[in-house]
Amino acid sequence: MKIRKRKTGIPAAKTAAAVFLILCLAAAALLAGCSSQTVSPETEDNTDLIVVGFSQVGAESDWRNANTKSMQEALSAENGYRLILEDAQQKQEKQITAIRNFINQGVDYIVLAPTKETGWDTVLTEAKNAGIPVIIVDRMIETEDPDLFTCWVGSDFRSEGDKAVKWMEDHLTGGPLRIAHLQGSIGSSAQIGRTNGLDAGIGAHNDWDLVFRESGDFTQAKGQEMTEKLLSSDSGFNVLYSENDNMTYGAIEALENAGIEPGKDITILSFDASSKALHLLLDGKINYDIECNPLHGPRVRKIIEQLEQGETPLKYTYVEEVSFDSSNLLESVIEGRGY
Ligand code: GYE
Repeated sequence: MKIRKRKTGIPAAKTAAAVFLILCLAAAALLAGCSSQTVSPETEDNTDLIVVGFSQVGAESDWRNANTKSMQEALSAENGYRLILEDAQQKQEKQITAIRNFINQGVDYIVLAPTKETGWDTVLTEAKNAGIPVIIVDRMIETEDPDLFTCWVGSDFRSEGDKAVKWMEDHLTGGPLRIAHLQGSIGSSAQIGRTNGLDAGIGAHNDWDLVFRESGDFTQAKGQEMTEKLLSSDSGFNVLYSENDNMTYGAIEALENAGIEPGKDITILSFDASSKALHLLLDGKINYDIECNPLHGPRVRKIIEQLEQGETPLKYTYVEEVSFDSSNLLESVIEGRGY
């Protein structure tokens, strides 16, 4: 693994201020009849900080906000980092622009939380040619050339979908399932894995039917809008499979507005297990929630530390995750989780 030499570049404004300071001191020294002293601008500047450009998906969910916070805390100035955070508002084009800007700025590392799986080869080739290591977090990318990124850390989304299917097999044994499906952002690994898990389950059971499928883009507003559409479609659904908690919050709102009791009239499965959702589970409004852990900041920091030491981090790290229903969730569990 190639180790980059850290940049000692100083922002233009700071350079101007430092030059001004030097001129003033020189003038003062001359006036005092002494020889001038050299004042290094570097004493003023944190040039030892490791500069990390982080292209974040957006702020679409509680999961995402917890993830951003975790990165900011782990890659703080006190810990020796300067984090440049770019929010892509769920748009891949914005991420590509952000990565090009990071390359132009000569950052030490690029961290990418990709909106979708495909379409990264060109820009990541540019990063590779510039010698900047790229760490992928959360979702995965699809590429022919695994050398385009240094390593990845995130969740096994297919396994999350499989857990949901297993829970339905074990708990919903009393008759045919008419499943309404709210998908996440189409083309993201989180959507693909959770959808593939469900599709495999439906394929394996004659009495499981998919009666509705729309994307709610992982947001509460779209989750509510799509559930309203579902309610007007006369689908006779008895299960809601919602690919993240924020869409579930919107769905619960829509169901309650329609006089339907979430968690009782309709069985609800959700993903992320953020604290608000777990409280809804304790209230009986969500039946099963599969955890997706957003606290990647310390993991990314550890990877960078390894790279700085000249070590080779694992290419792929899957985070261990659990899941909750009324049989294993306690208030005390929620308090200790941090998201
Ligand atoms: O489940 C969802 C977020 O990629 C794991 O993105 C992440 C997903 C998460 O918006 O809430």
